[in-house]
Amino acid sequence: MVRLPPRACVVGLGANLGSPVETFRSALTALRRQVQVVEISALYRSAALGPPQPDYLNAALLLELRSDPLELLALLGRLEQRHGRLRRERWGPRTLDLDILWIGGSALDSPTLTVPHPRLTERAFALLPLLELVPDAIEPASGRPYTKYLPAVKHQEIERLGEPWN
Ligand code: A4P
Ligand code: MG
Repeated sequence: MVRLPPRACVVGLGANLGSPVETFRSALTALRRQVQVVEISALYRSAALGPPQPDYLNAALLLELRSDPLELLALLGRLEQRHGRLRRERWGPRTLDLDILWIGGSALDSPTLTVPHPRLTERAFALLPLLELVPDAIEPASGRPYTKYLPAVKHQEIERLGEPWN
């Protein structure tokens, strides 16, 4: 199990257009110039939630947060743009989605940022990579371990891919 950095933060990656693995590698390289990336999850292939669209690749990164979370959100937004992200329909297909999933024991709610991610507990493609990096992660508001939410997402189609990607 990974030792958690002082301000542990988990960022989720998702993509289902273009070349997701190459996009993830490129975003990771760019991110490493700005933040301390401590650990990287495996890749997961998952059926899309939302309108009909291709399967997604998902993964997560464990970071040491050294800035304001809003600065990290802005950085993630710039990386999405740089990797060809267009915003058309909600939950529609995308070249790169970078979401802040969880920040240690913190709960934040601002007009542009909600942490933990509001839909984290409903989604196997976010929950499984998070728990791979931080198996004992706790939901700050309730004190509930995230593992308790696994049975509710058990029916969602998701496959952990074995091969290394970075
Ligand atoms: N925002 C608020 N909180 C956060 C946070 N914790 N992290 C705001 C990131 N952003 C946060 O997001 C809209 C706004 O949310 C941002 O500008 C930010 O200020 P967006 O990325 O522009 O729009 P979106 O991603 O289309 O909307 P949303 O609701 O964030 O989508 P989701 O919930 O991320 O869902 N199926 C599979 N299998 N795998 C996927 O990865 N992803 C989605 C997108 C749908 N279906 C999927 C997947
Ligand atoms: Mg998003």
